[in-house]
Amino acid sequence: MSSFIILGAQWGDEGKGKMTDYLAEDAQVVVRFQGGNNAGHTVEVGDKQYKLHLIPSGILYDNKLNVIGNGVVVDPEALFSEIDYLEGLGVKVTPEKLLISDRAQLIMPYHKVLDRLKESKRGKNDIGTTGKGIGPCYTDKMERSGIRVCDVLEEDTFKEKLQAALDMKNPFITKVLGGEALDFNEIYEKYLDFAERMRPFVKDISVTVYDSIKDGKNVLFEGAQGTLLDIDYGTYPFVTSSNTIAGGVCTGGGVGPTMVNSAVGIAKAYTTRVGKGPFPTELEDEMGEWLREKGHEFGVTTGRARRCGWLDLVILKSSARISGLTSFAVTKIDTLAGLEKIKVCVGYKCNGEVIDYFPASLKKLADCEPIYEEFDGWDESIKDARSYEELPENAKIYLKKIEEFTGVKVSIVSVGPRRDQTIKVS
Ligand code: 2SA
Ligand code: GDP
Ligand code: MG
Repeated sequence: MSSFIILGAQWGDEGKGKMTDYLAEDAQVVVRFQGGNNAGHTVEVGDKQYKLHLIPSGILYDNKLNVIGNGVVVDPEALFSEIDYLEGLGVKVTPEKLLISDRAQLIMPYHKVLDRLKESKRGKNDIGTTGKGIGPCYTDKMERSGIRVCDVLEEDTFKEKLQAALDMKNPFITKVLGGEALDFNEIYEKYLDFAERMRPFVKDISVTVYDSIKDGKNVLFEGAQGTLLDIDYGTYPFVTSSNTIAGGVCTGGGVGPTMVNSAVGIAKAYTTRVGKGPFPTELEDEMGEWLREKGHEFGVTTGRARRCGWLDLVILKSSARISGLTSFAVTKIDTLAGLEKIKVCVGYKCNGEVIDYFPASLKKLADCEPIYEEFDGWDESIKDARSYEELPENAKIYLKKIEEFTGVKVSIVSVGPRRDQTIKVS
């Protein structure tokens, strides 16, 4: 049996989509276990580019089963517009290729309204969410008032739950947040239509995933966002509302930890973040602008400019520990090409003390100064390298530093967005 996890080792957008697509070649099943359509995963195959949000990246193959796990929050409107988008590009999305957990929570119209109204109410203290209703949907899940996929498939259950939800939400939306009340019938009719379209895809996915692993199939768990956006281990409250770390696979994918064999952390060769919150190695200068332009660092879901900074090894070491990473895939090393000198953060100086772990307190983090080591750069030819041996010597030194600092090997190096621009390190 073989199953493995791919997850973001930083603040998301590390290139998980590309790496999932690449590693899915050896997998028969690809499972999303958390997040929702806040994610934006870009995959380039040949001269075509696909932007995926909710559907696992294995969908681009004809022969893979893709699973939306119970830990995912599903916006049916976004789901069907993504299916239509993919079918428009010639990618078939059938119940033979895609399953949706009957236990997944549904993102309702009031979740999106609440997300946006709460963000504007927070004013300058906003989180910088994607506005997709993620936080309010997970809030209802934990508060036990959420509506699950299996609920919308039963007309009576859905009617009752929707009415109860609106009775609670509408007064809050109108009286506290100054928004407009949502209409029961409008949502009810719309979601019953969604339910009928969704029905053939719905299954108890825990059974499917378990059986697949037991049958000796390779199962790939595809993470969304990244370690520092994790609800427990991220830069709380500037995080998303799910467990993005390896532990999330068990609760959101329906399998026990003893059934997972390995975990690959996707690490960008520099650091980016979209949304608010601390970012120790951020470059708010021309260098940051250079990285943003060269790396095309703009949000796939919202189009927002991503904040950019040097590689932070404290973050990678923390990610390796929290998720028990067995290897790293380092992406976008080609973006750094052309720089004479490249800095890497190898520790934080916090009130006179040097630490190499990520502190919980944002106040403490604000007092931390990154400690940098400087490396010599490499040239543009790196994007044409197809083996480890062909990589420029200075790039190899850079990769060795990541391994040495984190204690985790680099198993893959990505030198461009395409499938063929990927090097397996033996
Ligand atoms: P939310 O909407 O409640 O999950 O937002 C909470 C924080 O999580 C961040 N977040 C993300 N960060 C990076 N990439 C994400 N996906 C998109 C992409 C983002 C985009 O691939 O580019 O297009 O803007 C993602 N999703 C959530 C978010 O910025 C908040 O800081
Ligand atoms: P994800 O959310 O982790 O899947 O990442 P995104 O798709 O949001 O952002 C990563 C971006 O980098 C996408 O536009 C990818 O096509 C691109 N990309 C991935 N790997 C590489 C690489 O090695 N080099 C370059 N230049 N681009 C890459
Ligand atoms: Mg992304």
